[in-house]
Amino acid sequence: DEAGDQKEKLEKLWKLMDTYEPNDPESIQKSFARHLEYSLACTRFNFTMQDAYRAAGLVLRDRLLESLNDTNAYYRKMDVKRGYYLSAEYLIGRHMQNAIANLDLEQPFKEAFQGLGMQLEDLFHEEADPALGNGGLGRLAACFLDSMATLSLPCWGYGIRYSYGMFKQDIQNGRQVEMPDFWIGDGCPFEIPRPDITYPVRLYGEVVEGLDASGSWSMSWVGGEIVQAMAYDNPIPGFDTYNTNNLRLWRACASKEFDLDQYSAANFTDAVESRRKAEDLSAVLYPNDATYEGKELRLRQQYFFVSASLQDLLREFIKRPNYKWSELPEKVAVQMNDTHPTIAVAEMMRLLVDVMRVHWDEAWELTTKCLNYTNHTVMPEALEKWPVEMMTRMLPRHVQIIGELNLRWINALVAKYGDGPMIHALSIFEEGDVKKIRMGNLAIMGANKVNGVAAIHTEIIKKETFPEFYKYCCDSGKPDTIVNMTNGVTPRRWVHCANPALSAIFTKYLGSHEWLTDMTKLKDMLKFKEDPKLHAEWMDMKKTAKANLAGFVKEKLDLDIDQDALIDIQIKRIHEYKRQLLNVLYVIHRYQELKKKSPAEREKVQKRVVLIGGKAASAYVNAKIIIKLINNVGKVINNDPDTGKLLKIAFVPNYCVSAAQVMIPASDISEHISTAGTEASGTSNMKFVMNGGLIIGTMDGANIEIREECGEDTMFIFGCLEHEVAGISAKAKSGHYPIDSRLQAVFQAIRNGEFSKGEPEAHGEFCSLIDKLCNTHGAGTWEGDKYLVVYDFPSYVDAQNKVDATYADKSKWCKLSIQAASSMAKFSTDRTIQAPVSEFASTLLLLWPRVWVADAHD
Ligand code: T68
Repeated sequence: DEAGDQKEKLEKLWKLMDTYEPNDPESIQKSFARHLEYSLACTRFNFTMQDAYRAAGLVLRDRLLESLNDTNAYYRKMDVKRGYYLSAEYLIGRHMQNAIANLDLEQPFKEAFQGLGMQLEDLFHEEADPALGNGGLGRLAACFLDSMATLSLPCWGYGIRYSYGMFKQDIQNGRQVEMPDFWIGDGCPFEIPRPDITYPVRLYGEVVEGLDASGSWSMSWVGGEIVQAMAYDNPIPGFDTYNTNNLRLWRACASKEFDLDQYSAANFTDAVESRRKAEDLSAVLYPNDATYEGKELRLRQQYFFVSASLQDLLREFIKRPNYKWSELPEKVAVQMNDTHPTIAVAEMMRLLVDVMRVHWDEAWELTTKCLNYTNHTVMPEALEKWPVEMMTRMLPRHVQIIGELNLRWINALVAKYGDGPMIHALSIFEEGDVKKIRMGNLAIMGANKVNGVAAIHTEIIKKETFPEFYKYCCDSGKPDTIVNMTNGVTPRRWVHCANPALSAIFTKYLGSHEWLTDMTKLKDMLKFKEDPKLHAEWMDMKKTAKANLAGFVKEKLDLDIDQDALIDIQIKRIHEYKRQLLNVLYVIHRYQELKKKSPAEREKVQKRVVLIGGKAASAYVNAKIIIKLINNVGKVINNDPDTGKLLKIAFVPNYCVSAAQVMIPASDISEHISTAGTEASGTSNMKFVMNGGLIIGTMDGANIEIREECGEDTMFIFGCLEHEVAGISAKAKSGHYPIDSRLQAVFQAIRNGEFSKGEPEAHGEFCSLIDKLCNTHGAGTWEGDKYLVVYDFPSYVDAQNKVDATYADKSKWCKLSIQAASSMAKFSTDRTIQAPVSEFASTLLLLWPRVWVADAHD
């Protein structure tokens, strides 16, 4: 019979699949040659390094597919609870090196390519750096993916496959110029396009009420336009486990069901044009990292990926035999990364109520049990608010749903608190000339848990960002609705891949690489922190990293850096609150001090190289002026024969994940100097310390917790504290605090045009920056020293002096470096991810061996 016949054929296939791709060097070489010829249509005798990279990528992809498919089959078979991370951004960085490490193929790959006369590192450099994110928020999402796979947790990421990622930053005449990043270029060998996995996403149109086919009253959203979301899968291998998870990114495609009427001869080109426009939806990542522009396309992007993702995960849920809606919270947990995906609250309701026909009350219970929300910023301007008018046009059904949810929410609040400030603060709708929907409020109302990203930040959320919500939670006996989940980073990418020499030291001294999945093991390094043998190896490791950095800086900037100098790095988005300006003002001060000294005295000063890198949002005027200032200061200082050898400052263009992997290991000191209470967490601070760098920083974000873990002596702390900021600002408004005389000298040099010779425009810009700091920016527009650059300057200078003094004692510095790096267990994303995993515990998958494919797939 037919079924029996089919089974027999399948079994035959299964038997064929029984052989996994072998991983010895020779088999890798064979796969490589095959892909060169049969996948890329090159010949084995004529190919470029780019071809070689792509073929090697395909060799890896084969292996990733095996474990991805087996893992999926296994998850299905075990009927596990699944986690879904919804994020508009994933700053994944290059795949190849990380995939090789996580699949435990470093040795055979190295041998295979050496045998063919190639260095693996050269192949790594051929890979475009996928930059589908702005900064910390997107990179955190990527680190979480690595940890979820490594912990063998059944968790997927969902996002957008932007054709253009974060812009490439070019520096021309000292200024940032943005260039499009068409990273997808000739295609990414690691991704798997899935034309068979598409979902329709409707936009615009209208809602009609009436009886449905089954005779019940219902709302249907009709008309408008339909965009198809097509899946692109990116396998995410775990380290030391066979599990491979998936990052599913959606690309917008024109709908397949085209309107035949529109395709009449007269409209043909218009119709094609409108299809092309649909594809624009996933074209480009918005490059703002702290504010949002109220752009309609941005909201379309958000809804597009949220709708496709929820449709996809619900489809997976209802595939289960005899599914019951009441089981949804036992099988599904969704994490909303910031407010960007929070339309999910309304979309989940729409899918459950309108499409799946779940009763409203049950749908709301399920929604609020499944969804969770992470806040990443203390700045109110980052909490998105969309004009009601815009959203009503684009998502008419969602505005109805939000209206209904808000009504119930407000009724409950009025019953508790009466009509008053609580209601105004907590309503989803913001009144005003332009009525708006507050996505932050929608998120907290719809979420099971709300979390901040560092201890201080979570307290700020309770006190300042959502105080009324916190009061409501406390009054309802659920204060733990708002929880802290301190950020982390993955040690696989940020230590093992970025700094192989350090990874080797840890593995050698600890006797195994277990520390890579259990960073608490690093504590055992502490007993060697005075060991001269380790000191020698540790300093060698830094030397290697500095040599790499020097090569990188030479290539990018044609600048020679002295590898004996103290390397001082600040890399992050350029932002007034992050205070790159404070850094450069200090460098000018240091320069002035050097100039005052006699040549003999100068020789005694610690040599320093200050590197600053980061992108400015394209419309952020002050951030762009700061970049120009850094470059101009560099031009003067680096070329001054009196000081050039002793102090250098350079702006490193196009900071990105791959640049970070070169820069971070080389740093002696890194700058995390935001005004207290402004940086939610920071994550590069963690990467630097894991690599044996020390921090100069403020009591802000995760700095506080890093200091707690590593010891006060490992961190150079300065600046006012978060609880002091309001008082200081108030004082500044009525008369300002005195400006330190050293800083006045710096201002004077800037005003004298020392850093803007022959550049009147730049001169005006620099003066306007510092005028603002001195609160002379024009009456009535007080912004003044909003980020307390002037206020914190003296203590910053003190801290910098302490850095020099400490660095003078090489063995003390080395000891502190070892001590700090060995105390960073808390800042592995494995810990962040594991913290809430008790909820997953019943379904947590432990290491499982490779099995015959049919076992996983039955
Ligand atoms: C960062 N936020 C925080 N936002 O600034 C940082 N925002 O302190 C924290 O460590 C990190 O998140 C991880 O929690 C961002 O990176 C954005 O990139 C962003 C993007 C679009 C809109 C708003």
